[in-house]
Amino acid sequence: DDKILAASKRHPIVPLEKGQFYKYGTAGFRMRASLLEGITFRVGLLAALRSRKLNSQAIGVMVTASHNPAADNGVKIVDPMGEMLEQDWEKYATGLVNCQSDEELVKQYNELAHQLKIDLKAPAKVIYGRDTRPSGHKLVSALADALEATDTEYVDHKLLTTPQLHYLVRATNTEGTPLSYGKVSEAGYYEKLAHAFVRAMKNKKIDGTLTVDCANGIGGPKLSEFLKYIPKGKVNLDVKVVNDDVLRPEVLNLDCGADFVKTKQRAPPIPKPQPGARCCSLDGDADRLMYYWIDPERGFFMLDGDRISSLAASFIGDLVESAGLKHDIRIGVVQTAYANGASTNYITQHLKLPVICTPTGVKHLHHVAQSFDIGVYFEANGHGTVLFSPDALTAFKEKQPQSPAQKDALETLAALGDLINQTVGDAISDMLMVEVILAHKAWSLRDWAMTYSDLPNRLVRVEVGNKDLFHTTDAERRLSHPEGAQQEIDDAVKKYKDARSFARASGTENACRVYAEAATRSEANELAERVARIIE
Ligand code: 16G
Ligand code: ZN
Repeated sequence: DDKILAASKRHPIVPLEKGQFYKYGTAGFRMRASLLEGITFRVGLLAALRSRKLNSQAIGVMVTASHNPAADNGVKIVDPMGEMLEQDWEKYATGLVNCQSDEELVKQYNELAHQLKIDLKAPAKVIYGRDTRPSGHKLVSALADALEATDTEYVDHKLLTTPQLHYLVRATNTEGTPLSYGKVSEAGYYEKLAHAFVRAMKNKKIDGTLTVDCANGIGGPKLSEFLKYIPKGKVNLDVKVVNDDVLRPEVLNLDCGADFVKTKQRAPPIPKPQPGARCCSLDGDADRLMYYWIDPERGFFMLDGDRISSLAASFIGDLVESAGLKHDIRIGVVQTAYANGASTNYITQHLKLPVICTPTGVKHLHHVAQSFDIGVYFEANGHGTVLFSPDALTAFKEKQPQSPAQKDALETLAALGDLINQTVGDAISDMLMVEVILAHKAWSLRDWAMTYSDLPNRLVRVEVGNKDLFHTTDAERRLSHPEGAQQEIDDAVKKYKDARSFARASGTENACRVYAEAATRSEANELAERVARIIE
């Protein structure tokens, strides 16, 4: 206790104004980096407890603020199989971080151990990584201090993309078992991806150059490193890495990256967009992906998470059919309320696959995707992945093919199982998946875009007095509070054709968000503004 107390005094919590408190939200704790040192220390205490609770398995801690500006940072916990921290534990994180004094912190830490029947003498292990933000150094040393103070073994994996840390957590905990997820090293991650990519490509040709905007974040150097692992001559992936300056912290996510592209609905101004070029953007920690090109006639066209989701579902659905597994394997797609209505229609009516809608936040989508043999989940913002159940993976490897076509499909499915990150959305892995699918279909981005037309839509951020007054039901598609607000939204929606709108409190900012879609752009804009006025 003395050790924890002394260490805690070196990493004080910055008190908030009366009535305010820190909250472990959809992205863990995320805010101005100057507020995070004490928080990260306390997160370290909780990660150590979690490891001890779960038979000394390794727990991950990632220090990143994703697409936020350079001055922010964040910290979140990764569970043993590479998943997000179990929801029940979020409140313990919130509890520890909001302790008013070091003494209270130690008391609450011990109480938590007692309540959860955790043996504080059991071994514990935590592994961690960080993105390129300069503030990361200080935060991981506070984290290490907490791990020292609690006699926890730890490994500092230094600079990583968020999905690489998730990979490493799972690889660490499955090492040497039949469920082994790959070598426990950054190189192991690249080797696994490169090998699976070559297998999945099956000598198909990739057309032209892919320009990858890395948001001047950690994805830049990591993507460049990955490219060295692709065997020359086996696949012709030609990648041009741009916006990969990680030496000037202030340019991180500045006028570039997946979040910029999605919210501004345009290409990053630098480098100057080349009409016709196939482009994609990663976000600051490389877990989100957006594709786009500048059409010489129609201008900017974006292929977002909904498009990636429907592309993956269509390709994998066809493969499962070709492999003769249609009746054995259940494929499902998971979306949030932000998914464009046209994508939902395309998946249910054209692909004839079930779609389930969940609240925003990867943990919700991931969980539901696990209930299928193959669960495809993407948020419209470009975060997502495809999960394969152990049964599905076994079927790909063990089913005896009845024809060369079946054999081919089974091999491609098995390769996708290795290529696609099974722990969390991974922009580099998702990008390779998209390249594989486009190569197999011999599609340009324009062909991909032609599969359906998005409904015009508009997203607005609304400043409200107290966002906590807004409660939702039906996977965030309806407001249950404040009283009467939903009725007003319904009345507004009725005035437009093919319209839909919802409002929800942001989980990452002190504001509400309103989404609206309708038959025309001007109607979508008008509806969004009406709904914004209702909740203002
Ligand atoms: C977090 C979520 C992201 C979600 C976003 C919504 C994870 C890893 N990240 O960044 O999935 O789309 O929050 O933000 O779950 P909002 O609640 O502010 O709209
Ligand atoms: Zn991110």
